[in-house]
Amino acid sequence: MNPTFIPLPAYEEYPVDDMRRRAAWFCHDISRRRTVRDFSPRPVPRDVIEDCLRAAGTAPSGANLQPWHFVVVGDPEIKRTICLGAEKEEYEFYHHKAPQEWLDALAPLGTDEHKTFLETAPYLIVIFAQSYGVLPDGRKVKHYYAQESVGIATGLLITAIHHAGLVSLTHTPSPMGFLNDILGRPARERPFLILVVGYPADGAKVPAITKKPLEEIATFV
Ligand code: IYR
Repeated sequence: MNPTFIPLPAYEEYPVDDMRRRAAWFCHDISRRRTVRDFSPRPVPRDVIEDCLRAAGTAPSGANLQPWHFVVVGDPEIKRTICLGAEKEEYEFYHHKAPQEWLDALAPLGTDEHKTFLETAPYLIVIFAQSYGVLPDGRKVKHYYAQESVGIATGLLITAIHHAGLVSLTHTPSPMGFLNDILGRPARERPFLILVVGYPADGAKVPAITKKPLEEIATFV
């Protein structure tokens, strides 16, 4: 198939001063983002979640195959089922499976096997990575870099949710196969993570942790 090219649509170059202001403002704004575990049950407008998902869907992906699927769970019964499934796996993790080194690494976060936020928060977005796609005629299409692509889309989703004034939590019960059963997703889709979304609870607390400074995370050569 011959590629079709169009002029780059909607690109905007900013004068360098504006560019600096925008970069600094965005850095400041995204620095306010915190992973939150205390959620309010306050409902969130569905159309806001839809726009955040549209933003996530703009992510670059291997061969533009967009190997993701987002299941938005607002139904209290399904949230409860997910909560029970996750807490079962997490109990095993915290009490039997996790090596001491891993538990030590998690200690500053104060996490444990109780995951009530999975019931409290108005929305759980369960993100699936598709290892291959299926064409209308049933043929399989291999997806390249599915994990990387879904990771990028998830980053955009987290950013969009923050930008909308909501908070999120990346939750990865392990193993996550129970999510396919609960949500009726095919085996070619692997749960990537659960993004818990909502408003923070009144008086929500977060761990006193910090991010590495630029000098530690980047090198210019
Ligand atoms: N999935 C567990 C454990 C956990 C693991 C990591 I790495 C974290 O950054 C946080 C938690 C849980 O959700 O509690």
